[in-house]
Amino acid sequence: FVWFSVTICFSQINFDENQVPDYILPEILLTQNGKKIETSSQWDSIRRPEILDMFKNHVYGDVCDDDIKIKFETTDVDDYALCGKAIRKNVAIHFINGTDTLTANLLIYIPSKHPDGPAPLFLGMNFFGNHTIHYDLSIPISDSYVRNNPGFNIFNNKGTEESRGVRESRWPVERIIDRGYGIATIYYGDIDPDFDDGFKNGLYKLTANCASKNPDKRSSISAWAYALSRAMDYFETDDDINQSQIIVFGHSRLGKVALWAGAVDKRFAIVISNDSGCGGAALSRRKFGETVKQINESFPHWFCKAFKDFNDKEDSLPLDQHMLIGLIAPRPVYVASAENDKWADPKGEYLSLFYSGPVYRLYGLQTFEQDSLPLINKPLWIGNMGYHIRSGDHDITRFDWERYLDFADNHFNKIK
Ligand code: GTR
Repeated sequence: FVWFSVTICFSQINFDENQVPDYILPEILLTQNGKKIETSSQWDSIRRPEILDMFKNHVYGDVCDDDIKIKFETTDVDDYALCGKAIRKNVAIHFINGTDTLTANLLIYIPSKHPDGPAPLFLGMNFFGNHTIHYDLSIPISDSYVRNNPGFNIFNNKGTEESRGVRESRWPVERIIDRGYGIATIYYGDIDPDFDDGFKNGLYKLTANCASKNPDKRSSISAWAYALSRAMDYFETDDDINQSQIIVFGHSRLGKVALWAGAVDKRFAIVISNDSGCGGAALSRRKFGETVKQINESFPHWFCKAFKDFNDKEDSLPLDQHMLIGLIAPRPVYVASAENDKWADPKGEYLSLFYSGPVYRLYGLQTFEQDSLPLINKPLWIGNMGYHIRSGDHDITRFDWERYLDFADNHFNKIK
């Protein structure tokens, strides 16, 4: 019986390129009134706000933050972290509504020597707690709910000493510092625990009053992205950090979050999506790998309620994910896929970039010319777009990081 139901479930998922249905994407440059956008200023004043609203209304929702006050408290500074390579800071971000408070720790490493002035910095969320990204014993362990992972010594939904550094392969902190970049992270569970709790915990606990006007707008992805923007607010106050060179990045579900944060908040200078898949960089209408229905059923809290209306009805979406990339234009954007990560639909991830081209071209930028995937392990850069499909699995590896560092060097003119 178990075998039977698993078979049924997977038989609904398509991994065959020949079975991708024909689809017509909504016109990225055609306004809701049928006006064709011809200039970058028309894009910025008319179409971009329209598309942003559509994503808020139908996909990612929004955080109603009228009742929230934010306070930053630097709880730790070490000028000799990582054997003197880096300055480590821990900034507690307090989200306050009256007597209710939520605190998330923003962990920051900045190169000790940054001769070109304040350091550019990568910002991304992590899955299992800040202390899992590095063995540095000074990183505080979060009290927030953590998904169990026996392989990482995480039981009873609690972060542990034994899980220190378990995710270091995805966070080559020393290498990033050596390349002249800072790196900062927030544990996403500090903001909203990643399970369907009816938004009773995490950030939404503090927004209950405000959100009661529009409760269906709540989503975990918008809460996580909101926190990345608050980290950006902090960077604007820190003279060690170059606030005009913040790169927001994320892997998988946190890649969806990075894209949404980068779409909403124009202060992010570069946006990087690593294997973000459905609801991230991948086009929904291709229905290849994970589908809208599948993701909404597995993770009902990630997206706003209205996204469920499109389960098995991708063709009636007034948008598709190429328009999410369009919201990032003209800023540099890099999308990466992995060959074995069919679930995330590598080709759909590439095509979102390809079909966002008309927006980048309004700004006089060059865009990808071919609608077929580039070769494996051959990064492609044109204008402000970057893409690669790496061999291997759903992961963020040294190969990915080296490409992101090169891409950032290129855009920040750091190539000497
Ligand atoms: C999967 C989900 C993907 C991706 C991934 C992850 O289970 O279906 O969309 O987000 O989780 O975040 O690791």
